[in-house]
Amino acid sequence: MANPCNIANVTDLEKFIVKEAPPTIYYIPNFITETEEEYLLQQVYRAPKPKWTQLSGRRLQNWGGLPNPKGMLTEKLPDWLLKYTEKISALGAFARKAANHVLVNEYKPGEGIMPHVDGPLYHPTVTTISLGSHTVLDFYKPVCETQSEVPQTEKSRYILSLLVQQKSLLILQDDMYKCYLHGIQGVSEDILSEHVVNLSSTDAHLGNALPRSTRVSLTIRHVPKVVRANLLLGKK
Ligand SMILES: O=C(O)CCC(=O)C(=O)O
Repeated sequence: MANPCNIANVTDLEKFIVKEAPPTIYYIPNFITETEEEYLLQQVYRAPKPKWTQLSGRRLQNWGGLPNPKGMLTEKLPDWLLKYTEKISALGAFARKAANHVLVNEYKPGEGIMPHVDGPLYHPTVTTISLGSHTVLDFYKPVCETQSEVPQTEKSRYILSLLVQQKSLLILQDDMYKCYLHGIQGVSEDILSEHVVNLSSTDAHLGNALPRSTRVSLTIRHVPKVVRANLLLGKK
């Protein structure tokens, strides 16, 4: 397994590139400590009930505002999230910009998210801290890049997977953000196959069967188009 690291000693992202994947994925195991993980989970579950939005396969919380094409009406991030948005921004994950939005997703075992791209509302980088459980993230070629003569099934577009362990930081940029889709199968257990390309950066092994528990992900991004509340009220 790669050397344990915590947020204090990640200065050079280059050494965390997943070389087996198209550009660019960074996978940083043990980005946060167990104490930080527990604290973050406590904060997520302290949020009032209306902060949660229930979707069919997961539930979520939006922090920082609601991204939309007209511009996100920004809300101040709470200090417990700001600590991490600032540290990840300082790594240069969003070029010289600062993350201003966090989506919290909660997945129970058996839940997942359909393959998708995160799209143009965000600076083309997504960074994710995982809490509580591992998951396996699957990547797919976009529809336009696959042979049009053969049926374009999810299976024929699948390219690789990543084991994303709790306490890790994952960064997707470049083609992996802009072109390839990512998704999580709604299963209760992951059997690690040779398609999981980052096993050497984890403490798991080929063939392991890993039961999932509840996973909370903090998806940290920069939304470039924002609207200040006082502009909406017609003030200067
Ligand atoms: O939970 C994750 O790691 C993925 C979340 C995601 O893809 C999204 O919120 O768009």
